[in-house]
Amino acid sequence: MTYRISDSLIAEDNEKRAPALEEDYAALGRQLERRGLDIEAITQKIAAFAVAVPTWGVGTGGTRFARFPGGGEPRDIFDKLEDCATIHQLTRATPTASPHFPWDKVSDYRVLAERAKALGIGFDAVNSNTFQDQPGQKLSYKFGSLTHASKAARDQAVAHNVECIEIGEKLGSKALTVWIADGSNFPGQSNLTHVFDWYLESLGEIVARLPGHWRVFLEHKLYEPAFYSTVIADWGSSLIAAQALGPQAFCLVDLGHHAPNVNIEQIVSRLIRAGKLAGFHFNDSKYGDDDLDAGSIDPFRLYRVFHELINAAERKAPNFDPAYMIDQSHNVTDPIESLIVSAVEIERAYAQALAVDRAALQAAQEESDVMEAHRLFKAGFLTDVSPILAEARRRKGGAIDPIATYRASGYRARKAEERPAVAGSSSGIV
Ligand code: RM4
Ligand code: RM4
Ligand code: MN
Ligand code: MN
Repeated sequence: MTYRISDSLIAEDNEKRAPALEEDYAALGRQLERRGLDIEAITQKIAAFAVAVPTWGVGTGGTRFARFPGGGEPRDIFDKLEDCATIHQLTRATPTASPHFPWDKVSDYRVLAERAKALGIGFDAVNSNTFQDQPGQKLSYKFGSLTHASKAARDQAVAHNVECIEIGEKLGSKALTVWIADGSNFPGQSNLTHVFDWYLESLGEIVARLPGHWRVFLEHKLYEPAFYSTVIADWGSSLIAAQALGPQAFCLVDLGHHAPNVNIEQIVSRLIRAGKLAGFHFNDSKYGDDDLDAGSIDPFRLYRVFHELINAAERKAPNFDPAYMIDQSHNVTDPIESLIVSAVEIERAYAQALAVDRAALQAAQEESDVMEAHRLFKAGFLTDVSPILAEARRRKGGAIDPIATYRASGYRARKAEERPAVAGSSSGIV
């Protein structure tokens, strides 16, 4: 048996923190009541919220220069799931993991599904990987995958995506996320029209193999690793593709995949309007696809995104069923701590956005009362909703202060003993 944090440790830690939480929760409840808001309704929504953890996120990430792994790193998908389960145990917000293939390949998926079930973890969208060559792979992806000029390379990339769907079916997934690194570094390197046509052709073959209840999430990214053009560079290309590919295709928004200063919440609103929002890869960024922890740089942006999501939920927008996933690379922190904090920060943005008097906001908008509308909009962001988040966790058996409890458990040190480092582990991204 490997080490797991005991529920009694969480209960003991919570007991110490409960009196202060009760005081803060009651005070916040009165504050919200003065704004015509019911704290209990918000707490229930937070308690029902869930975000998937990326299996690649529990390993230490790297930059294009180096990777500095910490002790007790997960060595394979089984270790990764154990870490995912620990994050969920403390936060009660991350009941699923989003696997990446071939990084998470195993010989018997029944064993993997059983292990996940025993840990209380389900599987979210499966991610394909045609941005790297794998040992023994016949054709290289150096010049592209699903949009390679060679039909044989495209076929190989399609076959890999089909294999991911087959694995996902065994794991109980219901979606495939496709992000390709395809693009060009030099003007003239590729024909901008042909590559998009090939994308549609390849994705069409993948969609044809999707089970009826599955969705495919098309992930756009502005640049990197291609620096002149990326085949699916933006939400426009993604939406054209999703519309051409039919009702099972949707557009995934990774918060780090846009030009600086782009109004992401407006993109979200447009994709919802088109009935094509797949969901999110949450992370934060300062310059590009930085994969920093959600809410660490621009929590107000995250808040603005959630404002649009609540608007859509309230008006019951058709086809609105976003998948929430984290996509981060933890280079200098303990990945478990980063994922705990990120899950909490995502919930925070949601709770803050719920703490807006929407009827008053709508009235101010209708009156064109700009400053009043802005003040009402921002009131939620300015509210410290921490007691709501802690209370939601406590009610579900999670930790009032998940980082403190995690540190007190000594989990990482125990894993360092149990998991001797292995060369070439699939943890993290370099
Ligand atoms: C850095 C910087 C340094 C170079 C390394 C490899 O970005 O430009 O000068 O030595 O890359
Ligand atoms: C990409 C993209 C994908 C992720 C890879 C590892 O930039 O965000 O979603 O799977 O990184
Ligand atoms: Mn992503
Ligand atoms: Mn990315």
